[in-house]
Amino acid sequence: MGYKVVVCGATGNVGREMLNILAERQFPVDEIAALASRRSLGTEVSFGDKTLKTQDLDQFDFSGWDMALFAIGSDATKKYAPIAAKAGCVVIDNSSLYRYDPDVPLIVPECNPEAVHGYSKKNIIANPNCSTAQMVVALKPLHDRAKIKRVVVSTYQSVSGSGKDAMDELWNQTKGMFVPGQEVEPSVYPKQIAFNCIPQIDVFMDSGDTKEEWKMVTETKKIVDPSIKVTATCVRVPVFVSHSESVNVEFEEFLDEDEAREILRQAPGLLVVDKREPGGYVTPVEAVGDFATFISRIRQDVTIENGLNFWCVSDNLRKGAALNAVQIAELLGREVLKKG
Ligand code: 11C
Repeated sequence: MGYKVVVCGATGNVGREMLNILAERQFPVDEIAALASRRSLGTEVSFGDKTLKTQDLDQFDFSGWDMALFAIGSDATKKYAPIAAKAGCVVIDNSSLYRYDPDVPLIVPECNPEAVHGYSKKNIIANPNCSTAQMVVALKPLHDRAKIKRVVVSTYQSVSGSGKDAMDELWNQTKGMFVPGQEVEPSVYPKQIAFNCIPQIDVFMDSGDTKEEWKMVTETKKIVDPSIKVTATCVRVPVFVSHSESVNVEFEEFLDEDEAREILRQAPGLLVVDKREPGGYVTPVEAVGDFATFISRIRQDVTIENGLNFWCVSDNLRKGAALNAVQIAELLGREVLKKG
């Protein structure tokens, strides 16, 4: 016996990946519904070797469905998540709406699986921001060994994090650079993204940080440990899929780079590729379509007493969104609903 599963936002980048990953991981599905807004109604989406016709989210009755994976943005989530949750369907939400709510667990299954039991306060579980998810998978096993004091992270984030229109903007702007008269002005982004990088992701906050940077700080504390200090600089780069991060960690105790490499090799969800030679590291294009978060360039930071540097790359639509949501669904099934 399996689960009755709903995917809301099934025609978007993340919704399509949710369907792909549910099928790839052979999630025990008895029945599946792909929901979309009225504007995308009737669009067909793939689920393994099946084709599903999208149904109207606005008209859908969530009663009798076990779980709903939401990938529809905060405004629509605000309207539909409480309806699904009230009908008894557990919502696994990819938007930022509930992440900071103390009554909603924010889960990366490799880091804080025990938090799943807190789902019942609102019948909602939150999925973290993509740049946080890949970083905490690496931080958690290191923190367990040597206690992290502070993290300094700089991100190199792909345009798929901003959705399909942003991917089109990068593609068309890049082509337009070579064809006189077909130049494409910035529209999704405040400046040109082709052959450029933009040190702003999401809106500015009063502190001068952007919201993306604030999310990395706040979510790392909620998932791993509130005592960890994090400072982030988030940058959009002309890459279609996969986010990269340069991570500098300061520990309370000394952690040798070889031991750190071994810890990361053994940790769930990670794949270490770390040869000190040209090409002996992972780049964003190589991480596309993979489940793993890749760790490279592990080395001591000798400018502080207990410092370590590493490079972290992951498919932002997978570990950063759809894969983590499906892993939460697996965890919920295994630990709570116990049907599969
Ligand atoms: C980006 N990280 O790359 C964002 C996308 O809070 O889930 C995901 C935003 C979020 O633009």
